[in-house]
Amino acid sequence: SVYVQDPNDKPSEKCGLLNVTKITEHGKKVRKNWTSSWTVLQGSTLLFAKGQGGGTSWFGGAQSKPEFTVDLRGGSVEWASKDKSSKKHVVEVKTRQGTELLIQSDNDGVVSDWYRALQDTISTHAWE
Ligand code: I3S
Repeated sequence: SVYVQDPNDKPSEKCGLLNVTKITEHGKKVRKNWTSSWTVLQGSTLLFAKGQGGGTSWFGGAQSKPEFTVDLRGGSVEWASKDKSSKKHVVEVKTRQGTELLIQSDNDGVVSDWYRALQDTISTHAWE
């Protein structure tokens, strides 16, 4: 069949493998648990699926069940301060619902791209 792109059907803007941990949930500090997560930015939603050994064989497949999602509308993103993590290239994402996440990669370019994409998303959806 012929695939016709609906102009109102926004494609996924970005996806990739990142190290992720929650640090706050509903405004309460939670214990860090760094995990490798397949991360998808879709519209104003950020989705995380647990990676399976960090490989990409399950890329886009049925095995990539979302672990959790966050709504970025009204949230913020910033480079994490040193006291948030000893790791390099860490970005802190805060949501209006009181969730705080750290996302990280050893590849600084990867994290810079995510930082920009998340900032763009937050400013694009600021008035929703
Ligand atoms: O901010 P913290 O508490 O120093 O975070 C570290 C801990 O979560 C540690 O685990 P346990 O203390 O639960 O065993 C992790 O292994 C570290 O990775 C955490 O610190 P970094 O600096 O890597 O975010």
